[in-house]
Amino acid sequence: MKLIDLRSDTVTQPTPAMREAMAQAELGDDVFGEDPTVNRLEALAAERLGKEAALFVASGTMGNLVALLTHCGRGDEIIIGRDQHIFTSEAGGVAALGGIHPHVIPNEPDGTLRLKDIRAAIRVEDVHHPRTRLIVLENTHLRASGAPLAPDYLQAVRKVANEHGLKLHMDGARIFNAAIALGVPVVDLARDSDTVQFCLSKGLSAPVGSLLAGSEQFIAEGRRQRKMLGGGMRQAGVLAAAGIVALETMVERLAEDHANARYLAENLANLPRIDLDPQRIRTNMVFFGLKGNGLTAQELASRVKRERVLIQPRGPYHLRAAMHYGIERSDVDHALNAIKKCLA
Ligand code: TLP
Repeated sequence: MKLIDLRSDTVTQPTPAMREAMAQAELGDDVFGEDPTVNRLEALAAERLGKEAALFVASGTMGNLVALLTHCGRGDEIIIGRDQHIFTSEAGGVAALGGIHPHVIPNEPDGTLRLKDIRAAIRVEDVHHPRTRLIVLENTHLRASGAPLAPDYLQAVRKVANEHGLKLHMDGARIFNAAIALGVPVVDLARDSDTVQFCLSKGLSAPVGSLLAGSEQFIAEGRRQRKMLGGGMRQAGVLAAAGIVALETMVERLAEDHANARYLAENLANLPRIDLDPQRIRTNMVFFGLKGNGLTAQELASRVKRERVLIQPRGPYHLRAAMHYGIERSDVDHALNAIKKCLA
């Protein structure tokens, strides 16, 4: 019987079309800039995001790190939300490798940073202070149940950045989910950020890789930073080939994942021991809490595993179920029944 793995959308397997494209990919040495497939993916990604250039990197973490190392020098400060992946889940790389100082402010329940909190965090020139360089947003915002950040909010943050001569980076790991959920072109979500990182290896189902997009000049410098981090990949076209298929064929189908997430959330919310507001579920992530009988997230995850369903504990009483390619409505029904049974 099929294992229904809802721990993350990172577990997706490449599609048959991706495997075929990988097998056929034309290759060269990408450190020399000679891999035609990587070059094609980078051009396609830049075009989709409305940026001048893009850089293929090994992971979302590497894309964010290259961006921040390129934007900031040692001792510079970034303004970032305390629930953003770069701050919580990238092994402190910006501090360890970049000497970058995170100025952490709260994320609102919808994943945004309040403009007044951003303004208050910006340093005035003073010999005692680090220098504020960059504001960092995350779209969709994972820990806010995958909430999409809308273009009017992004414009408002850009305005604050402009008033203070700051740059803006978006961790857009799931920016295509945001665009589909909001019904806007992805360029409308990328426009106000100087740089955007997005992942191929999440809902878009490619096996490996992310893109960092920005100006020509920024990406040329980012290429040096990527090399320094050991991320110069040679015949990387075998991976990029899957990324091209991802961008060309896997974006529109994200709507199915969003519909499945809403369906799961609405049904889970009817269960007495589940703490969940289905209105908050707008993309592919279903975060929910347990209440009532002391059952822990770990215990529930272990019990549903026996029913061949994997969900991810995210704290003592909180879990995540992520929808993605390969998960059909019938799988969601199976997962729902398994959770119901294990809560009883
Ligand atoms: N997120 C992973 C885990 O690390 C939590 C997941 O399972 O959701 N930005 C955001 C918003 C992310 O959610 C992730 C990965 C990354 C960056 C990093 O991407 P990778 O895993 O490719 O380094």
